[in-house]
Amino acid sequence: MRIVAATHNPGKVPEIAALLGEDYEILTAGQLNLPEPDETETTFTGNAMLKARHAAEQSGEVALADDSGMSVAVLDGAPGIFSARWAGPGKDFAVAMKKVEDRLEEIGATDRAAWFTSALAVAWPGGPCVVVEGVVHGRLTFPPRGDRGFGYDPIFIPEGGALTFGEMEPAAKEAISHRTRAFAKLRAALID
Ligand code: ITT
Repeated sequence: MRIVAATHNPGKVPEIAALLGEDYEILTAGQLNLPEPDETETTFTGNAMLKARHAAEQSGEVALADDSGMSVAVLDGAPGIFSARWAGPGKDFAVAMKKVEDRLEEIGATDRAAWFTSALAVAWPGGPCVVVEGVVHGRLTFPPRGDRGFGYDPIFIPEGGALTFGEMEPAAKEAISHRTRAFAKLRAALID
């Protein structure tokens, strides 16, 4: 089956491909030159549906979108849906991770609890849209460690672990990630 991965983030593509498996031919929004829609919604699920519907209408194909981000407990869930925007126009996540560290220092916070959320939406052109959400809890560590993964992975240690997502093998991240948990729910919603 053919599906459009409605993302312009190259970090997400291998993770989405690993979750879908070999039965799917994946076309990315970038390969299809699909315009990137403005993320105008106020929730992960809202933005995931917006991106999936937009890609499905533009391409005429079934589209899968991920809207995700990292939330810090003592920052009232920030950066949350603004996770990509904290990296600025240069999409520099060293800057975004430093911004998180600076905010924690500014308020003198010692609590490092954080979580990742992934909302996955599948949209059919002119048809329905299904959306689900997965979460993984953990804690932050500074300075960043590891050069695997993408985004905020080097500062996030999942619950019960010692390594950051940035230090873990891709398969080890995949075993527990927010994206994997969302995908399991998506499977259940579509197949059960
Ligand atoms: P698309 O909308 O084109 O998919 P994007 O990067 O703008 O790309 P989001 O709006 O969903 O996507 O932003 C999510 C940001 O949250 C992303 O850029 C990462 O910095 C961060 N993020 C999400 N999942 C992550 C993960 O598994 N590991 C590390 N950072 C992650």
